[in-house]
Amino acid sequence: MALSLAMKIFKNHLLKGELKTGEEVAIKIDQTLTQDSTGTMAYLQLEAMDIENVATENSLAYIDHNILQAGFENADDHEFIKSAANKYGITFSKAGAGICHQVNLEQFAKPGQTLLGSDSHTPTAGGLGQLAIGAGGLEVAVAMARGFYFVKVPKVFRVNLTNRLNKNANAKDIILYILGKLTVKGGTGYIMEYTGDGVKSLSVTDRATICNMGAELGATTSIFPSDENTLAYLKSQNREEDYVEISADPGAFYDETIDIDLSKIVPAVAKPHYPDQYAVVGDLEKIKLDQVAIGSCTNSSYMDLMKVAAILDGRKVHPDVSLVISPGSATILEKISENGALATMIKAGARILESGCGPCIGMGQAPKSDGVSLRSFNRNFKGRSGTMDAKIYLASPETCAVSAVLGYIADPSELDYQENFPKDVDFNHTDAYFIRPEDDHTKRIKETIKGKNIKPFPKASKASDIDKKVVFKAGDGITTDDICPSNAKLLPFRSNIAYLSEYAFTTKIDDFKKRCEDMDGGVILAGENYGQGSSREHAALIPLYLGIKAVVAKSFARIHRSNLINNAILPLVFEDPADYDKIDEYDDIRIVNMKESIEKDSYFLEDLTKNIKIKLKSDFSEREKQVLLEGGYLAYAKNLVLE
Ligand code: MIC
Ligand code: SF4
Repeated sequence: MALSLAMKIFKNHLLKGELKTGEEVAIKIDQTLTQDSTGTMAYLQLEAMDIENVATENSLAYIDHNILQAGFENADDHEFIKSAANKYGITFSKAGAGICHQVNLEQFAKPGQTLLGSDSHTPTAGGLGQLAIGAGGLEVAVAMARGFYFVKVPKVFRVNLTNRLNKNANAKDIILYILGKLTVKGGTGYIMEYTGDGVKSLSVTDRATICNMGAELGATTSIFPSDENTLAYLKSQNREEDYVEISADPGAFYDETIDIDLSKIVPAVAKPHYPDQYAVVGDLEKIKLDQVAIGSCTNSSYMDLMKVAAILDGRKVHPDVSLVISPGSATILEKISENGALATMIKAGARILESGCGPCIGMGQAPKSDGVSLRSFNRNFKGRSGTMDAKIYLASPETCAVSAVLGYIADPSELDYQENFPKDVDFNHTDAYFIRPEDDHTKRIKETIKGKNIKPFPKASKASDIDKKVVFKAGDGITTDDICPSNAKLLPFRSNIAYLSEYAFTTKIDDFKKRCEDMDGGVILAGENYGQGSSREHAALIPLYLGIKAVVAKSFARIHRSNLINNAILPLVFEDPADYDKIDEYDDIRIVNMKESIEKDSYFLEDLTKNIKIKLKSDFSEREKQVLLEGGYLAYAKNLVLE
């Protein structure tokens, strides 16, 4: 059978199961990545698995999120991760090296391979033809320890590109357009695979931008074929030998197709507070800006920043705007400082930040009260910037730079600029930011280093009957930023679930923790796409810690659903979504015969307050059922042998 590129890579990595849509299979994982805000927990879990060396070809531990060191906490986390990397044979990327996905694209990703990362934007490497999937920290820990990952075979969505972009349109405008069409749940259950004539007009970093924001579609991953642009990119990164030509078979089967004429793509934004709130810049009224932020794993490549410098050349940032720029990697920062682009940015009045996630995850640069910020990032959820009432718009770096000069959201065509900078660059990386694993095991440390900030993680228990209250009725579109808010004040506590639990759902209600304490845990009710956004397992560990036994929703986002199962919290779905309206907060509810119900994927929720019975369902794989009944993935995977 003619296979799509995604299915080819699945086939080449299949360890167990049948390559049939919807079936759960185990695939071999060649490479893993963690970053510091999910990594601490992942390495604590890896430690609990008692191994000597990682089972992958290459595992990377990046420090990029928590690099604001206002107290000892973040540095404690870094030290712990560094010691775990040393102990288990993992490459450690020091703070300053850059954002995990950007550095990974530059230095480690390989076409045709598989990558599992404890960050939802891991699919960025799809720009290079790698099958790269984001997952919870525990699943990445298992992949490091055992070299495999369980996943339901997704459907494949073909995005067929024709023609080429016009000068002022960026790859970001393509993915914003797709998000506007398909919405933040449109990619759920799919791999987005890019094909067609238009592919060759996009550079690897353009492709990476598009794959990066496939996460916002809810897709399992996104992927481009490899071609001469891939080879040129790898050459410029001095790793031509990693090139493998890989693409779909002619006539490959796709479950869905969307056609996009790149010449029709125009500069666009996503309006507050979701990435699918698409609007064409030219259709907007003059929206005055307080801040513009350029960077993040979506748009901080060398080419992106060179275009920004070309726009800023000889101009000044508008007096009412604060422009902050965070280069994606140390290499990019080095190149733009060598070639003068950095000086151009500084002359124009830009604020230059260290290479890292920075304002994208609320690590500084929170806008003023009610402020309006335009960002080249990928998420604009309410509160994520660190300012609850700020309005965040997402756009391309070109739109951001032109708008920073003009003071309002403007189409890049409003300013004239030339892209006459060198495009063929030899990136010639420094190795100074990496600590490579010690091959000789006797030279490795025996114990990891756990400073005061490192606390044990809560342990799951076996799924059983529920006789509790509805502690919170949450509504549609709940993000992991709602469940476990993240900003400069909270990120330092990613290894301290008890502390983080104080802030659960504070974007929605003030007393979630108190409710859980008063009612001795309970159940959360939710609408569509519960748990969209980040891969942070903390959004499952906090509810676990507070005694949440199940989340009953209309639908779930993929990574969060797995994180719940892995911690033996039941993600259950209404058979009839209209039943959501029949249950109220604080109702007494009961779900009995849990073991049989899980086995049959069919449940009765008795609402004792309303005296009604509601049918719920699940679509657990046989393995997921076992994980729930055995008390979580750690317990399940520890001694698992794949037959
Ligand atoms: C994000 O963009 O939300 C993050 C921070 O990178 C997360 C990971 C985390 O919460 O630590 C992600 O996307 O997975
Ligand atoms: Fe970092 Fe933002 Fe990318 Fe998440 S989305 S990895 S916070 S830059």
